Amino acid sequence: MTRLIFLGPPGAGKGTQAQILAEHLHIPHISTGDILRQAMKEQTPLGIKAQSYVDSGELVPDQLVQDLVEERLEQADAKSGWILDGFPRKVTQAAFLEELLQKTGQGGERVVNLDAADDVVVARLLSRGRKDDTEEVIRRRLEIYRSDTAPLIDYYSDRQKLLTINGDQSQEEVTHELKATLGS
Ligand code: B4P
Repeated sequence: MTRLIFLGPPGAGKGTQAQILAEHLHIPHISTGDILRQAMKEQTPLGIKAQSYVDSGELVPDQLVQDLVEERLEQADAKSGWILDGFPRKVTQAAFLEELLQKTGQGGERVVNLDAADDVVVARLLSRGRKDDTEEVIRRRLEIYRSDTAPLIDYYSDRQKLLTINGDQSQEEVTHELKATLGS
């Protein structure tokens, strides 16, 4: 049973690698960013609430993402494993997830820390050109990554769950290193 969490700065390749690995392992790829973007596109109550945060590079309030993750992990396809991409992004979210997984008996998760240098991620995101990929918003997302998300590296390292992969490499090299490290 594979349960993985992908951690890393914006543009490190979390979404890219999580998608490849999820297809390879036949387990769902659960991206909070994708779920929020879909909700914004459909203008659901969640999407309307999340819009201004995502557009400016801020994290959306914990309660919104926690509710959506809890609901998603309850679905039948998540019983055979999952890859969580973009959640948790804060220690408060990690504590919530730990409690949720304990409560639902879904332990044994490992955490992939996809590390990448600032200049590499900025160049990648600028060339992707999503609505929240302007230079100003990318800078804000990197600041938030450092202040709120990077502490999760110690959090999961202390719990002996952390694997670190060099995300500066080409997409194929990252996939290769990832599969070799996970033994999958
Ligand atoms: P996300 O969708 O998670 O966005 P991201 O951090 O930019 O990563 P993404 O997965 O898209 O990029 P990737 O590195 O794969 O979040 C967006 C927003 O949603 C957040 O700012 C926040 O507002 C909100 N949000 C999401 N989760 C939240 C949470 N838990 N709490 C609160 N708010 C939350 O790829 C980037 C680009 O690089 C792509 O174009 C890709 O093709 C390219 N690329 C990838 N790997 C490469 C490689 N090895 N070489 C060259 N290019 C590569």
